[in-house]
Amino acid sequence: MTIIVTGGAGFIGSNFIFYMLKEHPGYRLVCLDKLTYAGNLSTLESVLGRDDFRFVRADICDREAVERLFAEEKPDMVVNFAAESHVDRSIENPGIFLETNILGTSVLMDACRKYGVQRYHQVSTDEVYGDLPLDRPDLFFTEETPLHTSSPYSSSKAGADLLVLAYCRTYGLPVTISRCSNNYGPYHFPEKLIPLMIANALANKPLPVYGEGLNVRDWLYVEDHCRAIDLIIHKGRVGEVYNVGGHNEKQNIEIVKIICRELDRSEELIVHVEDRKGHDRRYAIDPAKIHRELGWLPETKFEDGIKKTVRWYLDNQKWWQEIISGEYQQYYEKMYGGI
Ligand code: NAD
Ligand code: TDX
Repeated sequence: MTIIVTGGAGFIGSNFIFYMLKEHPGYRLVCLDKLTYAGNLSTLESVLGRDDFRFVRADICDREAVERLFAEEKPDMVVNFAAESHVDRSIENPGIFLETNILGTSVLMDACRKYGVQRYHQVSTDEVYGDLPLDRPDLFFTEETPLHTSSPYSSSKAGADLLVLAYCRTYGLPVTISRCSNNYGPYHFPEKLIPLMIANALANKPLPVYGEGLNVRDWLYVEDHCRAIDLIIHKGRVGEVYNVGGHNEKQNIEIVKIICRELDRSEELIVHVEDRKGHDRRYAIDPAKIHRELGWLPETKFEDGIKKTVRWYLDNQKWWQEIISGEYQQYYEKMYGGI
């Protein structure tokens, strides 16, 4: 079994590669990644020399490079993690989100059609459903919830999802889609809420909470997401969408306070800054379908997962210190320069 994993030098893709190499001895994993600011080859250091792993630097929008790789590897499956993934960056500069997230997806699926695969899996997000009101805790996103996006990022992901389902119906491409809630864990890029707060708290820098911090996200430990995708690509029904989430809703301000407690830092570091434009209020996944059909349930409780994550950032300072120098520094100044 050969699987091309796109975006495997990023947060979830790298965790997926580690998970699959551990769980499926004998499988060959081929990582195709452009190494944008969010992709780090150092993340994959521990597997780079293995016979059952190959890294190829390429853009999923580059048709020639993608076809060359398919011709060489003849993959049985493709799992597409490659994306521009940060909502704030999409508000600043939407164009690249449309290119990678929509056009890149079509290039990959064209190659799948040409060379033939058992499965094309699209890693999507709960953000395609838009948001839920804060005063209706009884409401959840199901796979039938209409797509109703808020940001250029989520719109590009929804556009890709529609294209994936269209390739299934029009060309018979054997596709599946997973829509997961917010992930956290090792190798999370420190522009996202949890790793940014850990890095700032360790440096005794202000902790920038957008608005009142009352927006709610539904957090899932990254390995639970990887296990869900493993189940879907092997046992999921072709043409189906599976929501992935563990009923673990928290206000942003609660998350930041938990991190302060874990790192023994004062909550006085918290600073309320200007709200995100179009800020989604609440995400909450109903995971009943993946539980019913594939038996998936999350294994890591938030209380344990956040401790493991904080520990990982303490033990791997070199990894993220290198990342937050360089180009990221300019982004940080632009976003948070005033505080
Ligand atoms: P990430 O930003 O950490 O990693 C993205 C990776 O894709 C990087 O390695 C980057 O170099 C690569 N990439 C970007 N553009 C590329 C291109 N044109 N060609 C090839 N490679 C390219 O993202 P992540 O958080 O790991 O998210 C992975 C996927 O999961 C995304 O599709 C995202 O929409 C989805 N998702 C993320 C979350 C989350 O909480 N992070 C939740 C649900 C779904
Ligand atoms: O400095 C910050 N302060 C703050 O209050 C940052 C970076 C974020 N926030 C808030 C905004 C959100 O309400 O925290 C919440 C989480 O923000 P992000 O980490 O940027 O994640 P989110 O916008 O929820 O999107 C994430 O989950 C869904 C991923 O980045 C997406 O790729 C995924 O699809």
